[in-house]
Amino acid sequence: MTTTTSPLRIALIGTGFMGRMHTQAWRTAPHFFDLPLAPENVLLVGRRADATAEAAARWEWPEHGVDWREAVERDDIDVIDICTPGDTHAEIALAALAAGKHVLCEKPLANSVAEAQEMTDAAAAASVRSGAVAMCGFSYRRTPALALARRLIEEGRIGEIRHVRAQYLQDWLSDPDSPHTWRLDRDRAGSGALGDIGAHSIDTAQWLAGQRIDAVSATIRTFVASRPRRAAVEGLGGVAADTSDRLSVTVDDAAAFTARFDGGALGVFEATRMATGRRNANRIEINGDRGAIAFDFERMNELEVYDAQADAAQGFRRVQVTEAQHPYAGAWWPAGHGLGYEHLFAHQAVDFVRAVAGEIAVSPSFADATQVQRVLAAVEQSAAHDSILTPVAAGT
Ligand code: 4PW
Repeated sequence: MTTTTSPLRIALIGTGFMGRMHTQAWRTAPHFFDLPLAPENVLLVGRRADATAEAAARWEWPEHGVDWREAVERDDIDVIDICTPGDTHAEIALAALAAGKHVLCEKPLANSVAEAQEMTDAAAAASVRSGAVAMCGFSYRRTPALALARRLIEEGRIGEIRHVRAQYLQDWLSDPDSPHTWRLDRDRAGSGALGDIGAHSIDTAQWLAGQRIDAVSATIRTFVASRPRRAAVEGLGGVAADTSDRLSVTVDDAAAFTARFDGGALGVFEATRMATGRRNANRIEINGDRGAIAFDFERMNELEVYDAQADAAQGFRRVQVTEAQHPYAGAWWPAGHGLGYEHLFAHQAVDFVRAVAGEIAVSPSFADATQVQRVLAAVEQSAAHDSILTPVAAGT
């Protein structure tokens, strides 16, 4: 019997790190997962014609262009995949949803709560009008170990949650002469470490705990006020040619906050791109009254699990999340062979396609991502008022 799978035709906007990652994800997903629709990379859109043409050739996109509006207007495009800096998310997503396209939008959803809310309202209206799906790219939800953690928490294995402890630590901005990028420009990125990586922690924490953050107390720092103009892109940062030609940094380098969850949990969060020695330590630990889970993305194939009864004599157990019965893992390699960062994006593509086909709920929805945006705004608001910091009495 021959089965035909309808295509899901993609236009991807953005040719940076995330554009590259999503390109690979759309292509890889159907080779490893049985999907109800067949993603097809049709059109790559970038800002600069030469760089976009080069990327399209290297990544094998059949068509390329420099105007995202053309992508939105085309009848033969089903999905607009937004991989641009935050200042363009709202405009592109609103136009795409108005045109009845499905939308996958990188995180954080927007640069303000107002924009995020408008996107959420537009997504709700488009869903009713045309069945459009709108998802935000909080990709760490697709880490097998974190998906397993959620399963365990949902099954009640760690009991009532008391503590949520999340850190996202990187160090690519530790050197004061590491160059300026759009991620250091408030107008483009919305905020710094807070929105870029702290947003992941907030999303992961709320999703795992099944509780929303409803109050925060925060402090933020910018340690390096200006950075040299970038001469070439390399990794997340880049290379500077002239360190005396400097641009102002208009975002935070680091943020720290305590949080109250509406289900009673107490949260402690830290986000920084200046934690020397920590390349991508996206960590979370959750303690309940019956047990705990702990995770660090630098060991992404492992989950630490503690059952207060069974493990009382030994402490945390290290589970290798590479068995066929673990979330997503069975589609890939034999047990123990491990996955990497790129697999999160393939899993995200899989879940997006399944959501479009109506097989699963959209997660995270624009509404979920707007809740994250509200927390980001509350953190900035709290940090702006030093009154939240109670001075410690001076003493000898
Ligand atoms: O979303 C995050 C980024 O903006 C990522 O997962 C890592 O940190 C890689 O780039 C930044």
